[in-house]
Amino acid sequence: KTWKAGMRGIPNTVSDITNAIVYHVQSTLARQAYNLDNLGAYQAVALSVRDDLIVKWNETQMQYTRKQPKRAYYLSLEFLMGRTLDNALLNLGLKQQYKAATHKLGFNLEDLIDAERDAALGNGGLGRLAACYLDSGATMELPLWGYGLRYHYGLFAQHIAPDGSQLEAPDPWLDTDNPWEIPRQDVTYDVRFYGHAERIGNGKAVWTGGQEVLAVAYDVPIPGYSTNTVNNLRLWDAKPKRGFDLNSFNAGDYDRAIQENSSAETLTRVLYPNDNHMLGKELRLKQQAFWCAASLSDIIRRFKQVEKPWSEFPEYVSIQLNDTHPTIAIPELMRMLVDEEDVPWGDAWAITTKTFFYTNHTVLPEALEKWPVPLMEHVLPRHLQIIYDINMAFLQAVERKWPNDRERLARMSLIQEGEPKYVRMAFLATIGSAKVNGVAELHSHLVRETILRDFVDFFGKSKFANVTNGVTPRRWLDQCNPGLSNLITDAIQKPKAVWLKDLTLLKALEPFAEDSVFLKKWALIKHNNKKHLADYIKTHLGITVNPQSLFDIQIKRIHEYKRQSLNLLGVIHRYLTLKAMTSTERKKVNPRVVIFGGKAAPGYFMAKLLIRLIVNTARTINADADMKDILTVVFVPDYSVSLAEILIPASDISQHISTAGTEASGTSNMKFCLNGGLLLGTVDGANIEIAEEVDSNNVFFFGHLTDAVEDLRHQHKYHPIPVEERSPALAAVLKEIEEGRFGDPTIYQPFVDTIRLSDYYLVTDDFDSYVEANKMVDDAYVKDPEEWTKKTILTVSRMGKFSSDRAIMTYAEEFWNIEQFAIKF
Ligand code: 26V
Repeated sequence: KTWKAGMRGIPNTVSDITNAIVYHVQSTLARQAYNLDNLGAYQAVALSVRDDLIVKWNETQMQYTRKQPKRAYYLSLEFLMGRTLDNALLNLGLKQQYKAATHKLGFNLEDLIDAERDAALGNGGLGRLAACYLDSGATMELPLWGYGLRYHYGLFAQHIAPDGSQLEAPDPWLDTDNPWEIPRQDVTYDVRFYGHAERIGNGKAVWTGGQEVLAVAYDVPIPGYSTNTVNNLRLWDAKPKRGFDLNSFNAGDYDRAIQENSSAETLTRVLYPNDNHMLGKELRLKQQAFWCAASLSDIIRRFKQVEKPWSEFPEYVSIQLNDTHPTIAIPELMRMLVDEEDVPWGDAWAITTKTFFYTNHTVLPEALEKWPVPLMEHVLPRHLQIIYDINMAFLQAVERKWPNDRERLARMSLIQEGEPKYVRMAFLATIGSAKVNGVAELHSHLVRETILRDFVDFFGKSKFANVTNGVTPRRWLDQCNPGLSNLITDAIQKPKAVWLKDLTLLKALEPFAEDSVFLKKWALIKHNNKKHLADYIKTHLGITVNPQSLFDIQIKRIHEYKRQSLNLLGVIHRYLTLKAMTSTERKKVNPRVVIFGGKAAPGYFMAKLLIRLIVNTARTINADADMKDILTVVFVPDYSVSLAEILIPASDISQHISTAGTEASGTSNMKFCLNGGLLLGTVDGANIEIAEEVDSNNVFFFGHLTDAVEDLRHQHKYHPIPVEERSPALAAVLKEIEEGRFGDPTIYQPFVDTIRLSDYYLVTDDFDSYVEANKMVDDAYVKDPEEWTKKTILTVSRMGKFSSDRAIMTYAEEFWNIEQFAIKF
């Protein structure tokens, strides 16, 4: 590679890299190389990689500024990045060199990679999807930036108390230096809350008073895989506008003097740990408004550099709203255009509705955002006025289309009537956006048929699309499963830099399903990954698991709709069945290791209770000598991106067993299948499309379909039938819990009661079919191991669709209208 004059070359020889690392040890860290620990060595290595990233980052941003291509911005309150070092090395193509350099310095690169802590700025699927999309955006050479918040505390760490329940601990991830961010003390914006908004005619108003907070930018470089592009994730930190109140300070009132400080800094203190559940907290609304206002100010400042009329704003800018969390950006853009830039209301609305795009990630009613009107009036008085004005014009248009339809107006209003009134954010996002999409075919269909049905009638079908989620094959195959990735490369005779960017090339693996030598190599890699996980479980939990067993994994947020309950009840059923056998019979059974992992929202009683029951059931079963090497149950605490990277490559089967119609997509289902695990699941979310791609022979489906759910719920409510009649097998399981087999039954009674008495998520309806599906899994695994391996090869070879590269290109081409922009050196 030739480098332009004046540009520092990226060190890419082993000796250059060694020098760079030593330089950072001695200079930046001011330490001695001879008594450095792994953490110090990690930091020096990270700083050296950061130098490389910054060179490419600067070049990328300079070329964007010079050529001014249209850009897209991904607004997400969550970016669940995990670790960065390994990913950066692989994307930059420098891993081998760094391995040699660190070895020369007396370190093992993998240990240094393990010294990094996760950036857990997200709850689960939604935040991890945002992280995959940034990776794909940079890899596909798209001018795409992310905007989020720089939480000082990420998602809480999960501990398990002696009684088996979840304990939460803070995650002060920034306490150790973060080499992956670049503070931009010069990129700041003022953001206002509270105060008073006075209308001055023509739809305009003046907003004054209240509290002003400073947003400070921190940039996180996002390297593409095997490209020159390094994009940007800009995270906002909140700072008080004035250091402290000098008057109070001089009057000796120190507490008062720092009050405003701490109030500002609270804003970006912590990520809200709820997933799929809305809580109307003032601080959360302020986080949203703060982040939207700062991001839009930044986007507008950049647009002003091109010196074009406002009407051309949508030709330079597209903004994707990751769920409704950034919806306040819609009235905020209106406010900036109308109040501050003097754009007439109608023109401003035309610009706004061409700029935004909204992705819905859930149809669960309790997760749909709605904010109390009094709260919004208090925190964002001007935005509430604008929302009312948007609503007025919108309802007039509805009235013109369907005159005298009062019910329809009430259904479609941005304001839900009642005491208090609420602002319905999904409706605001829908009418303020050019396109609305769901995240898998079934989910997009449900969005159109249920929550946004009236809006489809009003706007027409073409505004409502589907973009099925995807995952980045760099992190979720090459990085987490190098053995498999290398074997694939050998087999299909394509360089990694080619197939990892066009995952449909995996198709070329299909013929190898008939190659017995290849089958053995493939199976050995899975076995080694299982050994690796077994080691982790032994070291961290002291539990011995046999890698010959079938590894059965369910890892995701703990939620009633995801039905970890069904899995656990199935495990207990298995236990009872095994206990009823003679020891000779038992010896013939295929051994299983059932692994659970996931966090419960701290305020979610039922989810936390279920964790406690899982942990205590595991203790009972694992302590039972009859179960030794036959059934082992493991709850892996503190599930995270980094743990997922160990768990996913080690699965034989993974469970995605939500009540049909409740899981919008799921993305770990894709990761497991991409790593040669098979899927046990319901006909829900992206499971359906996975089955379509890999062939339904290669997945294990069970349970009622979405169509049946409504009727079943109706039956439960109005014609309840006792569990004893509905499923004797399940009744026997519940009885064991109630008799105290897994600890004091009074503790678990609320759980048993929800299953017995309401069962909103239809565990009783799906239980027998679930047990049946598990038998099929056992049979397939034991009776013909070679056939099983074939299935896994065919599955991997057909997973091309689920690359996030495909998803991001769909957004780029069909929504944002942005083009690939190669960075030239
Ligand atoms: C909603 C809320 C409501 C307000 C308080 C905090 C909070 C935090 C997160 C959410 C998002 C809920 C939606 C969500 O996470 N959906 C998941 O999105 C994944 C990516 O599209 C998808 O794979 C999962 O199926 C879906 O549950």
